[in-house]
Amino acid sequence: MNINDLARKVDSAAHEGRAIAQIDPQGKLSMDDAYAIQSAAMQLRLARGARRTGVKMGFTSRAKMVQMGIDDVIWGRLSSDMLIEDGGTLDFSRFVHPRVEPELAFMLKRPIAPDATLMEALAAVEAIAPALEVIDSRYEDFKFSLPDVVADNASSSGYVIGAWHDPKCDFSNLGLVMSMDDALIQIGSTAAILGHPLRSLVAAARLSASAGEPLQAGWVVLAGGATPAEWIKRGQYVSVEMEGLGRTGFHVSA
Ligand code: 0L1
Ligand code: MG
Repeated sequence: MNINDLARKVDSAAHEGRAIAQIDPQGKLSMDDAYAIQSAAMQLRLARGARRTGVKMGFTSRAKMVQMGIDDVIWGRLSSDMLIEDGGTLDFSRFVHPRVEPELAFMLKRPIAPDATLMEALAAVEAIAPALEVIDSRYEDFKFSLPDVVADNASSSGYVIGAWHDPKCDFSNLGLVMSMDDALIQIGSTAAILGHPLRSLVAAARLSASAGEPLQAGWVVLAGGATPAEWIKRGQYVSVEMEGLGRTGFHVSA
């Protein structure tokens, strides 16, 4: 199968909330091919009327990198059809086996150069907010190679963002708790995101520009999971509370 056929395959699985077998069971796909599939699959979403909204970063914690045997982060493309309204409802039937993780979101007020320093990246940030990312690998049993998961848009499938705040606070080590209904399910810190979430933003600028899509004003960047992801169940209310930034969350349909 060529790049466009494989893009149609991962896109229809995501669109229909249906599991598929790995597209690269023998490990023959290059990372360049995997990102080309991801890009072509995003074009199919855009052709259905979605709008590009930004970038998500993945494998931003050391533990996840070591687990996958990789030494760089991966990234995916965000679009408007993935956005869940703050306090809104996620339609469980649209997903395969969704999980959720707490993240920090950046809103950009100007583009960021691929070789930006941490301070230059910070100067491009309009606002920061607490966020949750819903990740839903389209592969059966969550079994995938690194190129598989990259082709599948780094498992991006949904995100919710809370109130935006001035980025002029120290957000390098903000405590956070993720809850499901009244049960506190994960405790963490933004420091788990590459030691400082700004490092993830700098990496997003580098990787996105290398694909010919420099980070733009108005885009959101999800900096990566600050704790392990947790399975989502029907009927739950999932929320995150972040020190100084408040809370956001969503209901899961019954
Ligand atoms: O960290 C991430 O958001 C990437 C997730 C991709 C792998 C998975 O589905 O667990
Ligand atoms: Mg994530």
